[in-house]
Amino acid sequence: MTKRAFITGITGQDGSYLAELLLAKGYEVHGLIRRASTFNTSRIEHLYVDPHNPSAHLFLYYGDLTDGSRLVTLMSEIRPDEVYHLAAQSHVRVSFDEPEYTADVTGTGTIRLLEAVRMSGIETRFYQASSSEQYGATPPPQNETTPFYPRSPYGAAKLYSFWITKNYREAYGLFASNGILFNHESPRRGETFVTRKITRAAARIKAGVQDDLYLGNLDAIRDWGYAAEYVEGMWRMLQADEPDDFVLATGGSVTVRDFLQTAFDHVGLRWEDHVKFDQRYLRPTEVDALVGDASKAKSVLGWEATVDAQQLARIMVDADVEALEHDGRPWIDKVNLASWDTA
Ligand code: NAP
Ligand code: F7E
Repeated sequence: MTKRAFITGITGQDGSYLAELLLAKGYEVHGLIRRASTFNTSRIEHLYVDPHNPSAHLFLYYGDLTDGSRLVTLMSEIRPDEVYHLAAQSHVRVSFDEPEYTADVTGTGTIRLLEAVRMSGIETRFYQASSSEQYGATPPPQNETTPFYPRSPYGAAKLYSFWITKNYREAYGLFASNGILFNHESPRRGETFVTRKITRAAARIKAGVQDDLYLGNLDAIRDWGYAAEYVEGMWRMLQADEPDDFVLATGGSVTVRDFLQTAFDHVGLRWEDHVKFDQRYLRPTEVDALVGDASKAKSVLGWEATVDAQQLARIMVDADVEALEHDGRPWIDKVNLASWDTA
């Protein structure tokens, strides 16, 4: 029997890698997309086959996390075996500008989807994209038993989604798991997250089309992994015997400054000659350090990150250099993750 998956956030970084992974595993993939006045499907264009073609396994539906009745209709019609809930207003800095919207989409959006699952009466497994931002001010290393202390409207909204997912597991026996993912990046990362902002700038400065790069806090410590590996962990969580909560992380501890150094070194530039400070990139409350301990995912799921932040910086810079040279988008990564079985 072909398994059917439903992905919210399929047009985002993780959604595009997850769609690729599930299609490679023989799934029928159904994805929620937002209506926009321009195409917003560039990250999944390479996967798209006209639905009239019998070989099509990817199907897209307009909808929005703020529209609960639409979610009920989609769950009832698609009847997925697995739901991967990845859609969110996912930018921490932006959540301070748009706190109410972030609460509505990133927090309440999850209960709308969980209710849609419950009301449609389907048997499905549910993945919630929880976040290391939920730990916020609690010092590292952070694992599944570490107390949460969010430091942004985004972190607080994710915390609500985490607990409501756990509550539906306990209240209704839903197979619902939280992946508490530490920062994961890729050539498909949104251009305003700090890693991509840096690697894109390194490529553009090297090519002579940009002079300066404006950044905020360079002292923040993050545990940056490679998104293509993390979606494998999401899938493994829904194949486990029991629903549970899992941290996915590399365990590495790297400052923004370190990442900057690796990225600029890779193209033979001195970052100190180009980086300028702009306070608009500071947050009212910062998360100083996030470093994950993913030993539970390793022992229960057999999942382990293999790409560290330095390798990741070089992968992303190479992709941005190539995209500039060929006027194309680096959607298809040139990294061979031989360790993952995608058959
Ligand atoms: P992303 O690139 O920002 O993608 C977010 C996705 O959500 C996009 O497909 C976006 O659609 C969609 N979306 C936003 N608002 C929506 C709404 N109102 N209704 C329907 N769809 C909506 O995020 P990502 O990096 O792939 O992350 C995936 C998930 O994991 C997010 O929930 C994020 O918060 C969480 N997370 C990410 C990380 C990380 O380091 N990447 C770590 C922990 C947790 P458009 O394309 O139309 O904008
Ligand atoms: O910031 C600092 C900034 O926006 C990382 C999301 O995927 O991961 C992500 O959230 C650090 C912060 O990611 C700039 O202050 C300095 O300390 O790339 P970021 P994030 O806030 O860690 C978590 C796990 C998620 O769940 C989120 O969805 O970098 N920083 N200068 C800057 N950050 C940005 N964006 N821009 C700067 O110019």
